[in-house]
Amino acid sequence: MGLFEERAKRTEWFLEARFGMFIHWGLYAIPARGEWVKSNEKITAEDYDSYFEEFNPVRYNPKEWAKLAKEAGMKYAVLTTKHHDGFCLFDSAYTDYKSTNTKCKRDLVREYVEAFREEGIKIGFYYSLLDWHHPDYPHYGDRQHPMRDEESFKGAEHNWKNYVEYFHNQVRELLTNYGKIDIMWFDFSYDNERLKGTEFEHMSGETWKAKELVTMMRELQPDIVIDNRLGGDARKEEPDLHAGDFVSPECMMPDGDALDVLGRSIPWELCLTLNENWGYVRNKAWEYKSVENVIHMLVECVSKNGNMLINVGPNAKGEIPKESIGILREVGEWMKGNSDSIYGCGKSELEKPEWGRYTQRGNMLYAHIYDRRVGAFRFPGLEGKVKKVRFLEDGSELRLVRPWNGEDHKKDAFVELENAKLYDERDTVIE
Ligand code: FUL
Repeated sequence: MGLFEERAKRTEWFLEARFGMFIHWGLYAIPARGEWVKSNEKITAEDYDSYFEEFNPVRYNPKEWAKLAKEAGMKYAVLTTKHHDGFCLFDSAYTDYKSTNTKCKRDLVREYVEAFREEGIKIGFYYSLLDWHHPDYPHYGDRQHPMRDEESFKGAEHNWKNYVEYFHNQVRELLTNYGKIDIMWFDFSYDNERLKGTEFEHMSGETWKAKELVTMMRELQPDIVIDNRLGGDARKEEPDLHAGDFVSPECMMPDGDALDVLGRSIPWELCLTLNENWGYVRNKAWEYKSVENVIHMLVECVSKNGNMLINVGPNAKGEIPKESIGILREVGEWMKGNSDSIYGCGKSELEKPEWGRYTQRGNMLYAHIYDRRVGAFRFPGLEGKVKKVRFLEDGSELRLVRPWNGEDHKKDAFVELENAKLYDERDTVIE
């Protein structure tokens, strides 16, 4: 089996799943100004340490998080086991900078894994390649490099080899001590080609020793799905071993299906926030995306063969903000009636309609109607091919008609909505 086929096999469940929960959680929940706060505000190591001393998420109950994810219809989750600040939410043998050494003394990753697994949700680990805490991490690659000015690092020698060994060891721990792990979400690097000759050259896969790392990971967890932020070039005809199983556009909806140089579809996953922030921020209710917007984004991803990973940022006590809970529950209400149009679905052959989106699985076409106009909807080229038309949510029938101008569109099928009770967005299923 070639690398392409192997990847297709590994990612089968991932493409079927379509919808996941991203969780950004760490010490930065205390300042509540986002996970980049240490770097953005040039907080000294000493000052940032006060959050380590203080950290005690007494209301952390991952069973509730897992129930929420399930209720929302999410099939997998990805938790920050270590973000750029270097704080580990797991009991690593290679550092003292970990949750088991804070007041709470808990292995937060272990509890997360157990709770989500119990709900049948696949387990993902986010792991930051950047590390603003490790003495051998030279602080390259921060957006504006502000951490290079950090007092305690001035003039210090950085032994890059040590850092690489450190993080490889931690990845080994994560993939050894917590049972079957389904996704590894590294952050962040760029592909080798794009970095050549730029100031970010040191951040390519070669620097992280990505090949060795991936080889080790596949030995420990042969089926694990890995993102593309470890380096490598996912667009080569036969992608490098370490190029990753899926591409991960961030807060930016791709124009269409992601394709490799041979025009073959490669898995992609849009990650996005609910409130413009990854780590916890005390947002105002109006700063959140609307339920409708979240549903439309999900449908849009699926209509382009993509997944969506939407983020929650729990607070310092360990709670997911109530606004996020509210939105995800409502998304879950919609999923109850309509998830058949999401799971295992992808792009339709039909051109994008003016009034919404199509998703499709085999012969089943799902019409997501955003712009509802009373009358007949036209489905190009489907005349004589449609067996029946139903609302997905309640199974009620819709009739095929030939409207007065049907002669101009002989090859098209028309579906009448006039008599249907349409009071909000619903999906129509066409078999
Ligand atoms: C980025 C990170 O720098 C952000 O903090 C966040 O984790 C996002 C998902 O990826 O590259």
